[in-house]
Amino acid sequence: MTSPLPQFKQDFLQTILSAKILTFGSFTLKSGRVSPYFFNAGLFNNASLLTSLANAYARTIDSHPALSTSFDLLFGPAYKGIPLATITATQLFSLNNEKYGSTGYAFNRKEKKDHGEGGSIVGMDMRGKKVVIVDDVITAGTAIREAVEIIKAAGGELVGIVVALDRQERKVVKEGEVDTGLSAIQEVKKELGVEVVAILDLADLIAGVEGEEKVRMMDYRKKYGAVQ
Ligand code: OMP
Repeated sequence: MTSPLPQFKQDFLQTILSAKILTFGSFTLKSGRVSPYFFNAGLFNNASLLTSLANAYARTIDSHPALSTSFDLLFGPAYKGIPLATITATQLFSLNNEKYGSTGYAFNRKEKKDHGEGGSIVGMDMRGKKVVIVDDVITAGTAIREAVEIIKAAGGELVGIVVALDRQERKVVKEGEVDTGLSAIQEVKKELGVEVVAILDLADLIAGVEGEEKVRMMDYRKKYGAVQ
């Protein structure tokens, strides 16, 4: 039997349902798959929703001892990751100012600057630091792999990734690749040996909704779900 979701995750699920950040219908994903649900992190667009997102990221990190005790800074990949890492850093401080008082924060620029402070990283110097990426959704893992390279080039050591939603679907297999049945998150975990945690995953969504939407998500999981 699966254990019930912690209260903060239940609250977060209610928020994304009532604000229609999690929506149901027919959505063509970056991968080309047609999904019966979509999580649109761009809709955390007011103070109240941002606070609820910040709280969920911070509590997810803090409730994972292997993650919360092993990092120096949060990295937000441009553009979408920038506010995500920012709100998470401030919320961690609100949660426990002694533990997270010196937690760092950095993001990359998409464009190189040739004046001022220079460089493509803004925020804490990543050299020699243990880094956690904050991002919204990982499906195929394209965006996250780019972020991993940026951190490496800046001298940081990736120790973890925190995302809002793990869609738990098997990676789209390109020609010549072996189908491992794993999701992009599982592959990143295995390949890089880092902690990857999500506020919610597909199983949590399925457990939290009823009716037609639940059935369509279960069908989608049957078709594209990763091996667990
Ligand atoms: P990958 O870079 O392929 O891992 O896909 C992650 C991106 O997919 C996200 O940054 C979004 O642009 C998009 N996405 C969502 O935002 N929500 C979803 O529910 C599904 C996707 C998606 O296209 O897979």
